[in-house]
Amino acid sequence: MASPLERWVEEVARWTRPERVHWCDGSEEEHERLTGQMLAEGILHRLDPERYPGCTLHRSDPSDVARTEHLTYVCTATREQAGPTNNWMSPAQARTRVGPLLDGSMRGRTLYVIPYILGPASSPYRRLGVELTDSPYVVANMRIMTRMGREALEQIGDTDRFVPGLHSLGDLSPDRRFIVHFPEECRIWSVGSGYGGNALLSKKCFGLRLASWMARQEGWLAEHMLILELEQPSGERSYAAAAFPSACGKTNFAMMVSPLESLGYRVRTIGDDIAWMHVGDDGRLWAINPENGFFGVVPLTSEKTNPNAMRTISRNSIFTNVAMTPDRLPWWEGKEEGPPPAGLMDWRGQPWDGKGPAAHPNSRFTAPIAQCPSLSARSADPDGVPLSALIFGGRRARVPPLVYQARDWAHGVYVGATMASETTAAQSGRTGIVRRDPMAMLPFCGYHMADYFTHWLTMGSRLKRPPAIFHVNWFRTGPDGRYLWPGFGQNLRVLLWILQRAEGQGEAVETPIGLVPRPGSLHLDGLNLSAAALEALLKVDRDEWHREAAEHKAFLDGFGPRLPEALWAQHQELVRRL
Ligand code: OXD
Ligand code: MN
Repeated sequence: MASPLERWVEEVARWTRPERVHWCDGSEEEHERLTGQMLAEGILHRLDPERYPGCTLHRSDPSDVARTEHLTYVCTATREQAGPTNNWMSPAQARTRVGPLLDGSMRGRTLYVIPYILGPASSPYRRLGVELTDSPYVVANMRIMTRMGREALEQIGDTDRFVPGLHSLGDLSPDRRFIVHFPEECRIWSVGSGYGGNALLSKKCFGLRLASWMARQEGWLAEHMLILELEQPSGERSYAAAAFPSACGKTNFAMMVSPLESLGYRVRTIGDDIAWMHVGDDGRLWAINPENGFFGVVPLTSEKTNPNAMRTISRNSIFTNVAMTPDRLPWWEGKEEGPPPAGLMDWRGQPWDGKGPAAHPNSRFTAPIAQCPSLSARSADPDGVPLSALIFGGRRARVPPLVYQARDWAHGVYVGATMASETTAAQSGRTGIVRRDPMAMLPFCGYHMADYFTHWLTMGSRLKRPPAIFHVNWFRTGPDGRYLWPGFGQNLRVLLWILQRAEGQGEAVETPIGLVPRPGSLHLDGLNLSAAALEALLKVDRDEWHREAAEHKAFLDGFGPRLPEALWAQHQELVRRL
């Protein structure tokens, strides 16, 4: 008797018509063989084996370099279930629109069966998935990003306890590109793109969109959050998770090098993109990182911004859409000081003409988590880590102070629900446009976002010792337009205050928006920050906040009557305090 997995693979093979089917075991030999094949076919290019051992470069189709939110759909039975922030098609429509694109789409190609585990292999919170793909590049990435291969296959066995995801490159045409999710069936189809977030179905599709749907039904949270550990001089360790929109420095924050290491303060990394969080028997919120690698933005990664990432990506990593020097070193804007090296090939593989960027602004590294020098010993703890703090943040030149603490859980949910970030030049032509991005989940919440807020509020009522909730903003600027806060490793000083507050210490001043550090309560020794700059960083301007609160209201109005009353109550309280 064929297992549910075997039956599904057969069914897909009859439909997509591959030349052969390969079941991935995740072994070293398989990896070597596939890499050799891709090098021979020009899908991958070898980088300098001395300086970047085991590293390769992939150049994607120039029309296929980023997640395509406008082609991403949540296919619930009714439009209402998907809510106003998702594109929607009915499951029947998806089958008639997207199904034919998969018909015979793997002709002449190999269908790879990728069984994988999200989360530590023995974690009670782990989930199983299988991706079927005709892209060997996807196989190589999934081997880094997930626990892929034999163990996953054994855990699936004869059961149907896995999330099936079907991916085909199709003809890579943006006109025939779709990423569709069927939450009710826990199923994903993706066709027409080979790019990370569209094609590595474990990440945004399963890890966030489907997982957030499952999490609501089962009483947990799947969030777009990094997870980190802070070690105090006493040796005590505490944990925090933080949500920032894409390209706001989550990876840098997760891998931060402490400027106070000589005093015994150390930061260690658990995850940089996704947190799955459960209520523990002790009434605390426990988090695991479902991933096993990093799929990070390359430009601006440097010895200065993120030395731990530089170490992590120096071996066994895949670089996608970076530039290359004549001696086969990967290169990108912001990698090092000084002028770009001569003779660069740009991300398209053409001699660089010096006009646009040499590396694509969304070029990426895929690197194994085990190579991260700052990795926490508990990064693969099956139970996860207990969170003391949750941090929300965005990129805002004005309004939100460097850091503030929400008054309680419900207020924290309001802070997360109304958070926003300014678009950057890398993301769109117009910069400085404020986009609301609740909990940094706008492109990733798999259901109606008002129901998601309700779920967050419900989770709070189940937590006997909820993490304290904070908002940070490293990007506030002074009248000269320059950042007031030095950033990068110095963010540790803010993290220290956060974790002190979470433990009931650290001094704060009440303001209408929440609790702000009392000047003097931030550990600023050795930092050259003027009193005026500190005052500007912590300022809560009532006029600005009145305007901000009005924008909150306009945004929340868009969710209609499903928005929980408790959030409106929080809004009214904010306005009253202002
Ligand atoms: C990512 C993203 O790739 O958020 O993590 O875009
Ligand atoms: Mn992300």
